[in-house]
Amino acid sequence: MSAGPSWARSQELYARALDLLPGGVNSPVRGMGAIGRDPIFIAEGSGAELVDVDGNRYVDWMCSWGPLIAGHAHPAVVEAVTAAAARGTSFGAPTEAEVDLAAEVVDRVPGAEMVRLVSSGTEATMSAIRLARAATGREKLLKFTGAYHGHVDGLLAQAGSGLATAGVPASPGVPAAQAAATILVPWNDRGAVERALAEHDVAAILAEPYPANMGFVMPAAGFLPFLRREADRTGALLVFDEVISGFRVARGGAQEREAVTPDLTVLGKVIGGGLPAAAYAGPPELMNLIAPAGEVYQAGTLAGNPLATAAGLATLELLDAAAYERLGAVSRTLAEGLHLAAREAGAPVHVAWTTGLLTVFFREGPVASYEDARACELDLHGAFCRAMLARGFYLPPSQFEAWFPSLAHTDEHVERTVTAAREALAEVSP
Ligand code: KE4
Repeated sequence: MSAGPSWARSQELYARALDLLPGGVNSPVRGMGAIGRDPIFIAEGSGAELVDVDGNRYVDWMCSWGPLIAGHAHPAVVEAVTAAAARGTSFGAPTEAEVDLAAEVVDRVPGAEMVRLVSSGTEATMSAIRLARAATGREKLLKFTGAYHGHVDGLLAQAGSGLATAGVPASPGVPAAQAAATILVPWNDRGAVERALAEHDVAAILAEPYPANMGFVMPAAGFLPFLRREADRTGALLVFDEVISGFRVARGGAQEREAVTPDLTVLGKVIGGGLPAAAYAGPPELMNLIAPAGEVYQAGTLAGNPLATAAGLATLELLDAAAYERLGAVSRTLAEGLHLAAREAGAPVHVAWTTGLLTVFFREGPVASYEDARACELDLHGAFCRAMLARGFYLPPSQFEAWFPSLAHTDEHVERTVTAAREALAEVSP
């Protein structure tokens, strides 16, 4: 192994950033603390590759945490954004592109009949929850441990000590009362859901239908239809947070693949093609409760921003049937290659994957919940990520995230990644 890359310029920038930005970054996971190293500052991206400020090149499997399903700086996206920018960057007034993007979402997502565009997944989830509370007259929420829906106060809750556990704040600054209104149960645990719903009347059952913030963990067979039935039985709304899975695991997201239609859908990432855009969507009887059609207030200066809607429309236009075939094939080849590499290295690894999502869990499988995922060997995961960075492969710097294959990843990218993984696993495995 050569001396490895130099990260001198990243180090300089990091030292400067630490005086100006909390932790030197604008979102915690980028700080790379979870893999035991300092962050790498990026200069540019092209297709499936990144170049950092020291000139080191990487095959990028993080892809901005999901938005870049077409890869970095896709010509069609760059052209659309450039053309939109030349006409003005923001008007604070309705534009045709917002109507076109809403129509595209409705055409793809089974549960979307009307859409409200916002600027981040957090904002979309926060708004969907407010709508669910207004529609049901209830305040409590049921969510799953390990699922992440953005930094909404009430959702920064962790399991308390109780059985159907009322949440306790997972962060300083979160009001205890808001956390207590969030009931947490383990993913894929039907009994826990039933017990929680017997004890609490909730406004919404909130789930990532394909969780990717505990690492990627598929719903157990029948679990999503079970949540649909439980919502109907108890008068709660079923809210699917498809910020990650939307437009990625299938044209119409997980709800299309699983044929389970939620009452409200939260979308983000791909919908903005790398620019700030997100949305929440549902039937008219719910969405027309939102101001100015209804009384539930929600607003945003840059909602439906012309550059973000241009990037989103250009990205969605690339996502046809052939694209999902390709994405599925790349994901499968990558997963099978990593699984084999781990077996050859004798590494305790479980690879979970589906079209467009993959996680390498550093423990033997199966991994069916966050509680399972927490048993991973985090030091080994960190050492693996550091060894892969040294070889030019940028993996999501946390065990509890997913790899994001894109249409820009070629078979050659996959082959190189698997070869490097075989070496890195051999290097770091005890
Ligand atoms: P944003 O507010 O970050 O746009 O979206 C929040 C959100 C909502 N729902 C799901 C399922 C999400 O995964 C996210 C954000 N995802 C994380 C990574 N898993 C973003 C990366 C970061 O926080 O820097």
